[in-house]
Amino acid sequence: MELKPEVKRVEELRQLLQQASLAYYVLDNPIMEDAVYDQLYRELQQLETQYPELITPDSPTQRVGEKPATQFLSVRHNIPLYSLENAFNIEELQAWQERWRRHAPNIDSAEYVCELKIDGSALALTYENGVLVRGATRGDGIAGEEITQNVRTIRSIPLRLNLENPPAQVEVRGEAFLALDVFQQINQERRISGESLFANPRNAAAGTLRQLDSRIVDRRRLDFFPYTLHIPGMDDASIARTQWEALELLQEMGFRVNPHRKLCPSLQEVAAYYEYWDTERLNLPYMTDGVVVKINSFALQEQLGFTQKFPRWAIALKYPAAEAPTRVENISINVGRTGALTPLAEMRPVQLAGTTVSRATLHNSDRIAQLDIRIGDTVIVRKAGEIIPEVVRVLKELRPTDATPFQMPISCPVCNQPVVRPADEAVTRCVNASCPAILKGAIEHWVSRDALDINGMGEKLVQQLVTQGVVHSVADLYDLTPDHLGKLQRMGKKLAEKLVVAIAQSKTKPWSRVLYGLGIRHVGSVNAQLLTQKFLTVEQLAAAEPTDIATVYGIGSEIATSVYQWFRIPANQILIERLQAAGLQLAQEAGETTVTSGNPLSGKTFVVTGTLPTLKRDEAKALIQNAGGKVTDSVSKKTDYLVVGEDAGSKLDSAQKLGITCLSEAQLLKLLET
Ligand code: 1X8
Repeated sequence: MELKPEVKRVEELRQLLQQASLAYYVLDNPIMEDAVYDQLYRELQQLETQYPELITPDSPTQRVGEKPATQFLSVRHNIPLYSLENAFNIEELQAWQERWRRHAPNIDSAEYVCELKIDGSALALTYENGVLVRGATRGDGIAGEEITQNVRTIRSIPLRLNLENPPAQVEVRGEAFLALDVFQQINQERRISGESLFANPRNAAAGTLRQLDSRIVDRRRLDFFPYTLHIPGMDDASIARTQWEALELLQEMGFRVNPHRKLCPSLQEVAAYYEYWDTERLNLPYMTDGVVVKINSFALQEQLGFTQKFPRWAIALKYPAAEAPTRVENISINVGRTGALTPLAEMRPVQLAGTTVSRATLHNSDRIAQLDIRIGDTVIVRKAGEIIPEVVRVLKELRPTDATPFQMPISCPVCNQPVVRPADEAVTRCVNASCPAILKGAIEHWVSRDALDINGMGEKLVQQLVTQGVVHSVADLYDLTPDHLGKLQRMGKKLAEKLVVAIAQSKTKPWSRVLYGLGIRHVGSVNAQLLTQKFLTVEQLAAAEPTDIATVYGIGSEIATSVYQWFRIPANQILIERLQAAGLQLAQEAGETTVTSGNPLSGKTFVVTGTLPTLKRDEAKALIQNAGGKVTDSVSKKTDYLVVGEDAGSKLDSAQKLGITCLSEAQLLKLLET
C-alpha cells in the first residue's frame, strides 16, 4: 500500500520515456530535449534501484543488459522464415509473374507492393500482450538463436507496442542493419586497434547480433526496418488484409517502417521503381541490394503458397553484383589521418556499377598475405554501395610467372620517417607527428573540445592551413598572426584576431589536455589524466622506460610502449621543445591537481564500491581526485556520490538510506568530462 505513489510514478515515467523514444527514433520528431529525457530516465532508474520489484522487461532502463550471455539458445520458429527467389532483370520478373499466374488460373492481374531489399540480417520478434518477449535470428529458417538481450538495444524496436489493446501474440519480422556511417566507423575503430575488418555492413550486423555482450551491441547502434507481421487469427479478424495494410499497422504499433514503399497496379510500375532505385539507392544511408516485390493481397498470397524453398507470392529483384575481374598493375600506399599506411591496388580501369574503378583498397599487409595478392595478378574487385572498392579474391590460374609479391615499406612514403608495426597488429603506421598526411588530422584533434579546445578552427580552415603550407606542425599554430590568417579565404580581420586569441587561450590548458592533444596512440583523455598524475612533467614522461610507464594504474604494456616510442621520434622531440617555447603547460606541480576553477568535481566527496566494469578502484579514485573531488572509504551524510560497481555490499544500502546519488562507472566518466 505504502508503495502506491512510486508505482504510479514509475508507470508514468515509462509512458513518457516510451513516447519520447518513439518520437525521436521512429517519427524523427523529438518531443523533449535530451537533458529532460536524461533527467526522467535517471529518476526512473533511481526508483527502480530503490524498488527493484518494480522493474519490468519493457522498462526503458532494460535496453542494455548488465551481464554478458555465455551462449545463445536455439529457438524454433513457429512459422519458418523463408528466403526469396532472385530475379536479376525485368524479363526474369515477367517470368515470375507468369509462373504465379499458372498457380492461380482464376486471377489474371494483381497489385504488387515494392519495398527496398535491405542488406542486413533478418530478425523475428515476438510480442506477448504488447511486450517484447523474444528476438531471434533467422538461422536456417527453421530454428534460429535467441538474442532478445541484443534486440532490446535497438532503439527503433519498441519494447512495448504502441497499441491500446494489443493482441495476445504478435510476431514481427524485419531486417536489422547498420547504417553505412556507423559501419565505416566500426571498421575504422577496428583498423586502429588492429582487429580484422568486417567485409560489409551485412556481416557487421550479423556479427554484432551474435555478440554475447549486449553492452557492445548497444554501442554498435543497430537499426531495424520491419516488413511483415503475423497475428494468430489475423485473416479471420481482418486485422490486415494486404501487405500494404500490414505495413501501416506496423507503423501504428510504433515501428519505423521504411518510407520508400510503393503500391504498384502492374509490373510496369514495378519496373519503374526498380530502375529509379538502381541509382537512387546509392544516396541512402544504408545498404540495399535490390527490391522486394510482393503480391499485395493476403488472400492471394495464401492461395499461392510456397515451393520447397520460397514463397510463390514474392521475389527479390536484385541489382547486378558490382564485381568484375581486372589486373593489378601496381600496389601503392596511402597514408591516412591516423598515420595508418593503407596499401591500394592500382588496377586496369574497369566498369563497376556504373562507375570506372582503377583503385581498390587492400586494407593491410595481412589481408594481402591472406589473399596472396601479387602485382600482375588478375583479381575480382567489388564495389558495394558507397564503400570504396575492394579486392575480394585472386584468380590464381591466371597468375603470370613474373607476378611479384608485395612488401610493406619500412619508411613512410610521404615523410620518409621509419614506420612502426607492432607485432600483434595488422596495421603499419607512420608515427611522425609532422608528416603532412597526418598533420591535418593531428591539428583537428589538437583543437578539439577535450584537447586544447580552440574555438573556430573548423575542418575547412585546418585544410587551408595545411595545404597552403602555413602550418607544418601544431606548434606553428602559436606563431600565427592576424596577418597570416587574414590572407586565407573567407577570413576577415575580426575573425582572424578572434582566432589568434582563442589559440593563445589554449596555453592555459593543463598538462593532461596537452598530452591528450598530442594524439599518441592509446592515449585518450582518461589515460592522459592517469599518466600526468604520475609524470608531472613532460621531461619525466619522455625519459621514462616502458616498464616505468606501465606502473601507472590502468596503463598496460601496449599503451606504455606506444608512449615510449612516440618520445623516441626526433620530430616529436622537436615538437615538444617548440610547444614548451610557445608557453604551453607541459608540467603540473605536485598537489596542483585541484587548482583550476573548472574542476567539475571540486568540493564533492565520493565513495567507490564494488567492481567497476573497466576501471580499477584505484584508477577511479585517481580520476576523481585529479578532477578536484575527494574520495573517502565510508558512506556518511557528507558523501555526495557513491560510485557503484558489481557486487556492491552494505555501502549501497547505507547510501540508499541516506538518499545519496549513485553513479555507474559510465555516469562517473560523463561527469568527469563536463
Ligand atoms: C528479406 C528482406 C525483405 C525486405 C527487405 N529486406 C530484406 N532483406 C522487405 O520485404 N521489405 S523480405 C525478405 C525475406 O522474406 N526473406
